[in-house]
Amino acid sequence: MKATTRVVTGGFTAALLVAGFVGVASAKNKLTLYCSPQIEWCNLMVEAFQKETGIEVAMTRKSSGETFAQIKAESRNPKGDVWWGGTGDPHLQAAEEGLTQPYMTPMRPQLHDWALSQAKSADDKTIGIYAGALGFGYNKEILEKNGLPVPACWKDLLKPEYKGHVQMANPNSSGTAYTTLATMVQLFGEDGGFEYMKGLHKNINTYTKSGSAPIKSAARGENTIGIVFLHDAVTQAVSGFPIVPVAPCEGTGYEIGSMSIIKDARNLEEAKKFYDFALRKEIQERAKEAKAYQVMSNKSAVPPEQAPKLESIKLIDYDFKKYGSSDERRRLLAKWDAEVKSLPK
Ligand code: S7P
Repeated sequence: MKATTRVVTGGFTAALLVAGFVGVASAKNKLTLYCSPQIEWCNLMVEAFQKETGIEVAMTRKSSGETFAQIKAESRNPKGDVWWGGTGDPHLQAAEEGLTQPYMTPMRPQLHDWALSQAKSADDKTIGIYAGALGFGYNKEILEKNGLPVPACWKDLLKPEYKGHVQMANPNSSGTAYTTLATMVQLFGEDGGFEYMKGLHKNINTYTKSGSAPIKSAARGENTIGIVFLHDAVTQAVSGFPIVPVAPCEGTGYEIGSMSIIKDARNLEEAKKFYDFALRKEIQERAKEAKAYQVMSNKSAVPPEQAPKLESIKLIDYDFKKYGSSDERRRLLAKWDAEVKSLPK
């Protein structure tokens, strides 16, 4: 009996030791990353971080609105550590709803003011990692084949001859499409913005889940005009497709792509390491290897020559605080569902 007890106790202790060891090992070497930019860039970041730190990264790529919904659904039992990239509005909403946590990175002095102002709006629960202007792109071969005029302005996209030729994402799942909706409301006023979205609806062939999908399908010849961030149109043009990016004549909105640490992250130290890593000049400069042409938030990061020049684009004074607030984002999305998406074409 005594011997048995000793064996059992010894086994239990050993089991505890093993469990403890495994626990420590996993706490030190793992990171769960939710990634919202293009998959090629997500993969590059994962590989670079793993190589430098030895920390094993489990990454999932989802659109911005979808990632926000996932973090919210998991909030009682968070599974993710860092949400990297995606439009800033849902990051601000996550901060307001207490789904993410503050972190004062030592990288702050190296960042542009716009990246820090994003942090300030969220009590340091998020930070800007890149910026990019909204616009559209068209496939010039399909446009010519169909004898369509060259679009230069947002209002051009309402012309009846473009019926079935325009694609954008659903603003519920896509940060790009929510930026489009919020941009129209800011450019044309709430009534004018919704009138615009209703007019556009008549010409839309499909609302995709992902924000960059409309320009990828235009590149493949399955669509003519895609409403996307200009850098996503540039990616297709640089890849050799007949895509022309357009900065609309009326002016346009833009994104501050952001990064946040999820509240109660299981791997907090690793999350902070990734956060600091992602803000470094030489890491941000590697984006171009994945054909990602956003403007980076580290002041010393040299932009690739193909990146759209934000200073040459007529940008609106996008109200990130308002359009990233929980009430406003929820209200606009519900209104779009009720008044636009439900309309017959
Ligand atoms: O492709 C890069 C990019 O446009 O994707 C992000 C975007 O939010 C993810 O796509 P969704 O529109 O589907 O959410 C942008 O932040 C980024 O610039």
